[in-house]
Amino acid sequence: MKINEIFSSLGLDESLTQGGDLPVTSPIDGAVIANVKMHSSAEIEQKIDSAQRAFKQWRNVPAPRRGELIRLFGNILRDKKEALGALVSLECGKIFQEGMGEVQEMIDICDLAVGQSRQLFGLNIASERPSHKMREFWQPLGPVGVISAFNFPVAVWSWNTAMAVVCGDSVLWKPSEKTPLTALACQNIFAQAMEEFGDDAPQDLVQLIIGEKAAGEQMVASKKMPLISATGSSAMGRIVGTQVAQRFGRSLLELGGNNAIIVAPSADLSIAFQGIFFGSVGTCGQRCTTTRRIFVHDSVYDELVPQLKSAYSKVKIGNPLDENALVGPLIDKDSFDNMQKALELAKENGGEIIGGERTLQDQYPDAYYVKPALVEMTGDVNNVKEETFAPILYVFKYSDLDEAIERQNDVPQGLSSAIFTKDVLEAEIFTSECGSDCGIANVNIGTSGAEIGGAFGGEKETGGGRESGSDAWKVYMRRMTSTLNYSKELPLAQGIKFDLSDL
Ligand code: UN1
Repeated sequence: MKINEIFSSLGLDESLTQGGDLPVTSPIDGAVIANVKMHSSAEIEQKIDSAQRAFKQWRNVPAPRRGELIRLFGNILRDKKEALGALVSLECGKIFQEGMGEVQEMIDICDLAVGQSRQLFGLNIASERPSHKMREFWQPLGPVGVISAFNFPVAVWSWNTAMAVVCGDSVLWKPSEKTPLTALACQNIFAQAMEEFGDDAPQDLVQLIIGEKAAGEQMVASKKMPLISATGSSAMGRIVGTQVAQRFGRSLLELGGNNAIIVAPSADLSIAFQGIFFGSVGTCGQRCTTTRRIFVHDSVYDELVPQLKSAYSKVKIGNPLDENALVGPLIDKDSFDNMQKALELAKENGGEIIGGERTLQDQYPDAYYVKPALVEMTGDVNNVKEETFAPILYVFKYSDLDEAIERQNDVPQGLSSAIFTKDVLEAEIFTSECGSDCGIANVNIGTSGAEIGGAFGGEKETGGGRESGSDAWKVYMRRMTSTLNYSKELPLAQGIKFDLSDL
C-alpha cells in the first residue's frame, strides 16, 4: 500500500495531515510524512471539561449497550486492519506483520470488552446484622486519561479505551508525539463507530490531545481526571505517579522492563531459540516485553549461544513494509545513541559483542537501522540493571537454578520473564512464591507477545499497574459497598448499644 492509499483509507485528509506545527517523521527513511496540529493549553482544558460532560451522560447508558459501541468499533477495525497495520509500520517502524498483530490485539480486546459489558458484577456479602444485605457495586469512575508510547501506538490505547468505555467512562488520549497519525486514524475509526451506534453516545466520549510533554502534564495535573493510565519509561512514570498521587487520583502505570529468559538443561533448544530470537530482535528491541537478558545453563550454553550468534549475523534488516525484513529501524537518533552508549559500557565491563553497528545508512541516511547486538557477559559482571530501548541481548551463564532466578530478579524492573524447561519441578519453582518476581512469568514461551486475556503489567519500577484482561476492568470503576436494612430495627454493627430511650 502506498502512503496516500493508507492515508485515504483511514480518513487522514489534508486538513489533518498538512499545515500543522508538529512534524511527523517516518523512522523508515527519516522523511517528514505529515505536519499535524497541536492543541493549545486552552483547547486541552476544554477537552477535559467535555470529557466530564460526556462521562455524566454515558454513565446512564446500560453497560451491555455500551458494549455495542465497542462491538462496532471492533468490526471497523477488522475492515481497516491492513491499512492501520501499514500506518503503524510507517509511523513507528515495526514490521508489517507486527503492525497487523497490533491491530489484531485491538480487535481481541474489543471482543473481550463486549463480553465484559455484561459481566461487570459485584458481590453479595453476608451481613452480621439480621435482615440486612451487604452488597458491592461497581460504578463508572469518570474521565480516563491515557498516555501511550510510540512502540505500541494503538494497541495499548485500545486496551484502555475498550474497557473504560464499557465501564461507563469517557477517555482522553495523549499519544506519543512521535506517533500522532495512528492516533488520528484511530479517532476517525472510533468516530465511524459512534455514527453507526446512534445518538445515545455523547459526542466527546473519546477524545484526542495532540501535543508534547506539557500537554500530558496538563492532563496529569487535572483533578477532573480520576484515573491516569500511562505507558512509558520508569522515569516518566515516577513523575506521573507522584503527581497523580498528590491529588489523590488513581494511576495505572506500565513502565520499563528488563525481561529475562532462563534456559535450563532440559529445555527444548529449538523452541528456546525461537522464543529468544523473537523476543530480543522483534520490534527492533522496542517492546516493553523485549527479552533483554538470558541466563543459559552451562550444559547447553555451547549449543544454544553459537546458534543465536549465527542467526544474529544473518537476520534480515530492512524496510518494515518489505515482507522479507524481520527487523525494522529504531525510532530515532536518540535511540541509536542510547544503544551505542549501552554497548560501550558493556564493552568496558568485559562484554563480548557481536552486531550493534548502524547499517543501511547509504540507502537511508536519515534513518537508524542497526544490527541487533548480542553481548556475552564474562568475568564478574553477572547482571545488567538498566533498560535500553534497543535490540541488545545480554547473555549470561548459570549453573544453579536458584541463583539464576535470583539474578533474574535482581533488577529494578519486574515486567516479564520466562523459563524454558521440561522439568516440571523447575517450571513450578519458577512460577512459585520464590520464583520470578515479575507480573508475567512464562514457561516454554518467550517474554514478549502476551495475549490480551491475561492481566498485563509488572512489579517494582514497572509500576504495578495491570491492564487488558482478567479483572483489570475494575481499575476503570469505582467500588461501592452498600448495606441495606429490610427490618424495623436499627441494630449497630459490632453489637454496639447506643441507648436513645431517655431522649
Ligand atoms: C508494550 O510494549 O508496551 O506482550 C506492550 C506484548 C504485547 C504488548 C506490549 N502484547 O509484547
